[in-house]
Amino acid sequence: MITFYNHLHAQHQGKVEMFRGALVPCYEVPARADHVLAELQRRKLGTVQHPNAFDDALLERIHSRRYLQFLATAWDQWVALDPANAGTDILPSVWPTRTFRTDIEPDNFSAKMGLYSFDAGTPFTAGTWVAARAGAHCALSAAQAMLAGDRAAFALSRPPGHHAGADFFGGYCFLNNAALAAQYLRDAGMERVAVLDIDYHHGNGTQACFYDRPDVFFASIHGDPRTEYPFFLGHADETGVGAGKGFNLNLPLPRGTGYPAWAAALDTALARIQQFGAQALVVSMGMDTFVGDPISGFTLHSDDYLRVGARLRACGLPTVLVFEGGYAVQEVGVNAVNVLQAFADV
Ligand code: Q9C
Ligand code: ZN
Repeated sequence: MITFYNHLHAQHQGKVEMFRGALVPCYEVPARADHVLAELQRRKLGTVQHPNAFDDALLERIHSRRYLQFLATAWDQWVALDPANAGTDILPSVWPTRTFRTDIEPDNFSAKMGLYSFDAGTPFTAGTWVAARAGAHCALSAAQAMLAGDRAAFALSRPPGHHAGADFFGGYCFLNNAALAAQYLRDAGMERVAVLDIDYHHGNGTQACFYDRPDVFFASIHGDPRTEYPFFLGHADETGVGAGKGFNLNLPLPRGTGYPAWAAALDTALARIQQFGAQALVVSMGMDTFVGDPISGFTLHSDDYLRVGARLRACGLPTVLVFEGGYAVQEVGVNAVNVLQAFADV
């Protein structure tokens, strides 16, 4: 299986995130991707390439222009406020909630940060835009390889993407890599594309991107949003709207769920994807369902990921796999590559 590796990922290196009133060290660290790369190379699982180049206009297929312009200039705006800011990551602290307007972009920098985000856990750093953009290119490159005939391709990118919407970041995500890949496949002429999100957290950004559309089916298996991040989306009664009604499937599971119940949900999701008549599959491959994950609550074990990879392969679709979460840094390489190896082997 070919891997497109974001060689610029370490330029996004947040220091701290807000958690229970304190700034704590970031969970989403460069070592995560380093461990996956090292394990891929150790098992000699296909070639590893840098991403291809793409026109920035492709990002506008999913994201709004004003959001992209903000991301591209945010760091410079921050340092222009005070040169001393260059040593500090940016975190938002004020947001437009119900009854506020979001159509006018404020001039104030903190207000802009709030307009374009939904949590204080996602630091924006000097290299965030460069890294996120190259990560999106990895997902687009993987889609391209799949279109060229590869059965599967892997985007090994960070920062992750599935919490990012058309015009907001959060949950460690800035550009929605999986959504960009799915849209790329649609634009290349595939009529029905499915996105399957197996990250522990609901893929609120991806769901929002396609919620009113019948051409991209979204299925997500995740911790119940009543207790788990991102809290405000991901319930089972969210089935799509308008022309998109019936093309969104959420399978929330309680904290503590283990492989048997999780795999039953996976079978449900894959059956619906087959029923939909998907011509290609994009997998938001979060590895934070692992029992040892420090911020999540499912109990999958390393061997289970071999079974996950085999099940994904068995549905027979050309597949783009996109790396998302997974914060048990020492184990994330073995777990991710178990999925990929089983997909490649069976
Ligand atoms: N102290 C992804 O897995 N914060 N994002 C949780 C931890 C948000 C996870 C609080 C978790 C976001 C891509
Ligand atoms: Zn996650």
